[in-house]
Amino acid sequence: MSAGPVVVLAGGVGAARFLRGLVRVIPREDLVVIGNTGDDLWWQGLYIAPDLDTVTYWLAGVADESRGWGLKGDSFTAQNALAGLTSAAWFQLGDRDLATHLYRTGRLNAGAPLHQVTAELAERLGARSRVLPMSDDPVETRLKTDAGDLHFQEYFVRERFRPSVREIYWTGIEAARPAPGIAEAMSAARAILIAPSNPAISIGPILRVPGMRALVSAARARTVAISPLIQGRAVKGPTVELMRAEGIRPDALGVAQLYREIAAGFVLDAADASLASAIAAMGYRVAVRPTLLDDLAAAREVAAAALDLLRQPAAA
Ligand code: FO1
Repeated sequence: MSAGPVVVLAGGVGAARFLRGLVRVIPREDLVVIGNTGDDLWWQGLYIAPDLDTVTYWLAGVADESRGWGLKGDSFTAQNALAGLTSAAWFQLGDRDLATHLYRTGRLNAGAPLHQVTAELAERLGARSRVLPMSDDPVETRLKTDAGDLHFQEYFVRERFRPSVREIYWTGIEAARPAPGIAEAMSAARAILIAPSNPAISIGPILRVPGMRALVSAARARTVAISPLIQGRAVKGPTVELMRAEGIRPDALGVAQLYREIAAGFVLDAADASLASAIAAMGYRVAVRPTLLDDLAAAREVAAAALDLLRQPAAA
């Protein structure tokens, strides 16, 4: 396989679990992660970037891997003190996690662009791979629900994704542009992988950044998607409900249909092997593997299977 980076379109925890396996099959210096920023929020005056932080923390080996987000062994002294001052303390920040948000907010207020601050954090925390935001421009994932018009974190954390979702939309998306470095990484990439993240709420925003879909589809022959669903169910979270809200069939076939113009490979969970021929008929090369990424070996196996699909001779 030629030189050039392996680029991964990534959301949060599901993508991070996958990346932990990927960096066991490629040199971590070859990895460029393009992270979703639709989940980002200003919280008590601090700029939080959950998906960028989750990916960075997992790659750096400092993530709380049981909870999924935040830092291993973190304390919540400041959080508990805040909860004593206001009932609007539903988004929990650990004390060491707080340093990340203080650093990023200070740098943004000093005029540094988000991609620059994200690179500084990845470097200082020891991720040893590049982490890029999908855009430096502000984009917010919002949901029209029966509990009102909510920011994604209000829906996901405060309301615990209980409200039924009528529509998902993004503010700022039309004016957004891919962050500097993304176009170069995509055209030089030896492989582009779509991580097993929520196609509606995590991969969707990345592909909605004007110009991004064109960049990925130009590299379609080198792009492989990993199914985030197993027998129509997400490992956890509101993935199915959110896919329905976006009119996407909530199973691996629906995901394959969504990505068919931009990916040539698809890694399908063994439980969905019966869908393999229908997905191959869409023009994909298909690998069937257990995709539950609860351990490192499984994540490594899925990553290897995705890259192997690109080594196969072009499908007849
Ligand atoms: N998720 C929760 O369910 N509750 C929280 O209090 C919470 C805080 C939090 C702080 C920093 C961070 O980076 C992530 C955090 N998350 C929390 C997870 C976050 O809502 C999700 O990881 C993503 O936004 C969805 O991928």
